[in-house]
Amino acid sequence: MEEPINKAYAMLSSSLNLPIKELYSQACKVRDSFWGNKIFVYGFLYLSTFCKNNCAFCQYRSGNKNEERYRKTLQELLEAGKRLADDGVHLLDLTLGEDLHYIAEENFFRLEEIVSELHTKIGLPIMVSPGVITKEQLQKLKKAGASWYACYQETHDRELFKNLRLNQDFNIRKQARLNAKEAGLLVEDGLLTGVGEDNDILLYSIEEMYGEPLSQVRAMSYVPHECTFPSTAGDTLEERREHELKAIALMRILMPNRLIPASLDVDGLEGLTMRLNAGANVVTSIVPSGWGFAGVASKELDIDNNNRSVKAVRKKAEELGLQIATADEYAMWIKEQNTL
Ligand code: MD0
Ligand code: SF4
Repeated sequence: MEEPINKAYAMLSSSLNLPIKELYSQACKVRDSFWGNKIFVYGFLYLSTFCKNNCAFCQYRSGNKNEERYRKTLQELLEAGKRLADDGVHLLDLTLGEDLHYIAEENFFRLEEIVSELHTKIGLPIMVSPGVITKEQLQKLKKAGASWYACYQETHDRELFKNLRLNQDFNIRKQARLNAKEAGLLVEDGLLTGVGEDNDILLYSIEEMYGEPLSQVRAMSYVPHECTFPSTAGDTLEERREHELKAIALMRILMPNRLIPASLDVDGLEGLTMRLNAGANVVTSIVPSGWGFAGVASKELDIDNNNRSVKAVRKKAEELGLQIATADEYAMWIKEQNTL
């Protein structure tokens, strides 16, 4: 039985009062006692950068007419996925904007086909991040072989949500994660930090995530672009990073047994150490170089210099005494989740 929510809030606020270094070292202690020195690594395939939504913080929003968009073919995805698998990732994250070419009812078979082809031909667990889709579509993804559904609320504060995910429905987004769980998928939620949230909003969001049936929880800093404009973005780079790292540490302390990513998509390889030192235990956004795949927050950073590779991550992790788990260890963890 998980503890009642108010106890969670008390735990979060007392952790937040710790000197920052102590907060991070406590978080690492908690991680190490649950996970030993093992971390997981996820490959990332951004398969379509078309999107019908207009999120204020995202360069792929529909209002950004200057964006050159792409859709990758099944063949390209298979080849890039194979490369990532050979490189040693534990999972393939298939991400797309809310692109009707894939998620409209009559087109959904395209996404099902991609998932099932990648799953059968490559054999790695698959995460799909397609935005909000229906219950039936979630069931179809599960049937096609997906293990995970990721759908980020960005914030659990309804007012702030309105400024970020313009004209989107807060409840429908939250419900999609619950539907995914019902459909037998593992679920991830994520927060965006540095968009005007204060400590109260941050704690509230983390507490809400604690209350949801999530197996992976994340925080990522907002990365400003010329074409993005969350109306509350006044925070400095340092403040944005600090909020992200605090969120990672607080999530770790409150939710020791859930996976928490350190994304390469915000600061590239350079930013890995500080995120692992805040208690993260998964490295996400490993992207094959030379294939023209984009990141989400940082489109090109570290992609073409091979810095977003398992090899580069392994080296950094080992400097911190951490080791990349085996594929079997990850598969075993997934299996255990499914029997809980
Ligand atoms: C990442 N760019 O891990 C990816 C993305 C979507 N499931 C993940 C936000 O940083
Ligand atoms: Fe589209 Fe996702 Fe970007 Fe929002 S965050 S505009 S849903 S790609």
